[in-house]
Amino acid sequence: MELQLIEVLSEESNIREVRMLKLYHCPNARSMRSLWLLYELNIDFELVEMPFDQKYTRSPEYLSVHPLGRVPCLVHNQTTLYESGAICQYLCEIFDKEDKLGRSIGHKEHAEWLQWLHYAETVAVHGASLVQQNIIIAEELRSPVVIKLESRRLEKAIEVLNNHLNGRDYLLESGFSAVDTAVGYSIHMGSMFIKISEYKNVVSYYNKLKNRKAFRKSLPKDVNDPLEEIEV
Ligand SMILES: N[C@@H](CCC(=O)N[C@@H](CS)C(=O)NCC(=O)O)C(=O)O
Repeated sequence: MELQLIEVLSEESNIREVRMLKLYHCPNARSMRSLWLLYELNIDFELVEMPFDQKYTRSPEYLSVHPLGRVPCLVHNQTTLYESGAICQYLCEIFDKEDKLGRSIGHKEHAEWLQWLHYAETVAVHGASLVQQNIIIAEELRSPVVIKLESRRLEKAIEVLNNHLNGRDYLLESGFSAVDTAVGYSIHMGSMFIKISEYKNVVSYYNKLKNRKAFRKSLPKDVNDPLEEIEV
């Protein structure tokens, strides 16, 4: 089957060196983190959007870019990255010299920034397992035990966020940063499988994130009222 990728170019900008920047993305997948961050950075890039379907993600064309055929994948000149955490750190290091979204070495929040960047995956792995169990695997092969276990582990990971966010607007004391896009996506994904309304600090945090222009731009175009406020 011939690969048909939808190529969408973002708005023009005056920054010349970012012209070789390309993101491979599937709607609502982990690549939403990278897409959201690119919009927050407001830099020019090329978006290659594929349906979340192995016809595209396992095509020889895409496997020659990402050997596992997953998303995200970022190509910047001669550099290819296919871990959303690495992409986040790299984009901040290269395109955010003033540490508006990153917290580089030497910044007092650097260690905390790294901690939340990687904590995003601690949350997301349970969401990914629940995607497999609830959506991808054939119904007769799904496991109620795995679903219960993964839902509980996801809830515990969200509970840690809920405690941390007590009295805070964002993960870091200094305000919104790139790690909010990493963790924010994990909450976005996790909220499809657990009752997020029980975690009031997480809900008010998520509602704030959902109102960001860059978050809205990174959402799939066909979702049902994704910006509806969650009541606490
Ligand atoms: N740890 C990786 C995980 C990447 C990943 O597994 N992405 C999923 C989408 S959320 C994927 O592409 N799955 C397709 C597949 O496994 O075929 C990251 O954070 O980038």
